[in-house]
Amino acid sequence: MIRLFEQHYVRRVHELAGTWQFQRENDERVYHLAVPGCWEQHPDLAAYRGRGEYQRTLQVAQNHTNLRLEFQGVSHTADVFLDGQQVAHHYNAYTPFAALIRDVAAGDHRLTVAVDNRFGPASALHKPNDYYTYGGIIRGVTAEVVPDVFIQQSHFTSTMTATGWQGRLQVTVTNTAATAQVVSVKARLAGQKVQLEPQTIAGQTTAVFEWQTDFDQVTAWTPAQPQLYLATAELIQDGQVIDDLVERVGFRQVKVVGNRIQLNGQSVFLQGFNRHEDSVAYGCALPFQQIVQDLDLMVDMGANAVRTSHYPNDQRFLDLCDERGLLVWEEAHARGLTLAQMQNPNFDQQCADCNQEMVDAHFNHPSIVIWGLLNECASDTSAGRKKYQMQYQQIRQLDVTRPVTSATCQHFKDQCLDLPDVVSYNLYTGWYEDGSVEKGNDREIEWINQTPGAGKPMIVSEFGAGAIYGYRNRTRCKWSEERQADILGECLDTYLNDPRLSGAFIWQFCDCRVTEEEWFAVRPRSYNNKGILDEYRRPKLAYDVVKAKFQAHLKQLNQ
Ligand code: ADA
Repeated sequence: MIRLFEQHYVRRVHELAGTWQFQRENDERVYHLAVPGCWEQHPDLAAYRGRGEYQRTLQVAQNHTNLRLEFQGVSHTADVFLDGQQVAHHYNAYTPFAALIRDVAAGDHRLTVAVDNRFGPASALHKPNDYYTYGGIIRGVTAEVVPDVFIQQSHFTSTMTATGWQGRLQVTVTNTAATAQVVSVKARLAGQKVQLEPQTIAGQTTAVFEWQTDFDQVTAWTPAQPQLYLATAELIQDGQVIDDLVERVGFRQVKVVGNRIQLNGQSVFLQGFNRHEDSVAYGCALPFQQIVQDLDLMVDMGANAVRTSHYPNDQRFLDLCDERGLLVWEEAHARGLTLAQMQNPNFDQQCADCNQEMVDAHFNHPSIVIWGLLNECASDTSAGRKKYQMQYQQIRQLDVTRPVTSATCQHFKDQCLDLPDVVSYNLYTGWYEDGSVEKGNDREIEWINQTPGAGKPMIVSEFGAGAIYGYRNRTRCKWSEERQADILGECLDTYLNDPRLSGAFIWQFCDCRVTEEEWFAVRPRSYNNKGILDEYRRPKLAYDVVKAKFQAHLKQLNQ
């Protein structure tokens, strides 16, 4: 299952889930691995970092088929071949990509995906880190049959008006043929429909069809009532519907007004978790049941928001957030890069690709209310600042409707606080640094108020403490569940009651595996143990503390 709703009724889509053959480099043995899945699930490959080839047969029913293969996520570098011919290359585990192969003959074809999860200079974003870069085809794969001209994407935006809402649908159509094609688009949304003027699209170019109109009878999307609508686009050629794309959207508007974040004109406070896609059984390739359970657990604890630290998430998770009304800070992929790492010659392009693919693929999720960039990178240097500037500019060109932020740890020396719409800081008082949480927070805010970040909404984007599941100690020493619960309690009492703040995100939802390189000495078990649950989703003592405080605050917010 790729999405939680049907995206096509006309286009034929076939999900390539199941077991694929797998061989690691320089090894004769053939494995049968789950797709989607991580190769670490196989006992021989539990710590394999390297290259390997996935293979399967693909049946094509008719001659002259245009095949579109879409990969939701391959970790971390993919080279895709059909019958030995390369059809795609992609870097980054967490964003989707597609290969288009025209004029494929009927019959059986060999689909090969060479996957590499090694670290090295070619990879600027995946490196040994405080989370694990797994290997494999980690998210769903589909084979689609498309006509010469097909719908590439459809983006929806909504704006509040005096009488209701204005909606705008932008449908991008690609002509893959050599010759010009005349097509039009029919669109339907919330009881209204339109047929847009035909356009002549030159060979191998794209065109955008735009529909903008008032929707006065619709119900807004809110966390309390997350009303969703289907936006259907159909492509018409010679009177026939030749292709379609359905997106699921909500009418809602996010704005920064002074030092507040507003949703549909009302201030919101974001309280929730940083969450890695990680589980002991499945690695980062979480099955749907696990995704649903994670969401249920967060909601049970009283969260109204989640931060997808530190990369774009699985569409099914975002679909669920749309359905449940959870507010999402979706983050591009980059965590804790030094200036030298940001100066990797591949860094700018790999970030630009990730930003573009994230915004393109996730644009329509009403639950996403903030884009995040460059968590804890070198924002304390002028060379680093140029990179932040470039990425802020890029993301704002891609989407003017959402605020943008970066979580900083460059306390008292950040040079970039003029750039974001929302100032976000990670603060681990009580864990890495002893002392009063309240005083630590006051110091931070006093400093921010003397920078160009003054007057913007502020979020404590990370706070937390480590605890090893099951380790109880009445001395309340570090790593005990008691100590974690104490620290979380003090943090929540401070941040939830500070009227200067617009949000607080706990680090982190559940324990996650980390790479042994660099991290073993500060990460017992090679896990980041700051989860409120462990990697099996077993709650630690802090669970009930968080639940009591988040729920009480949520009640207050909803009054
Ligand atoms: C950071 C970082 C997280 C995690 C956390 C920690 O600030 O953004 O990815 O590493 O600290 O546990 O120390």
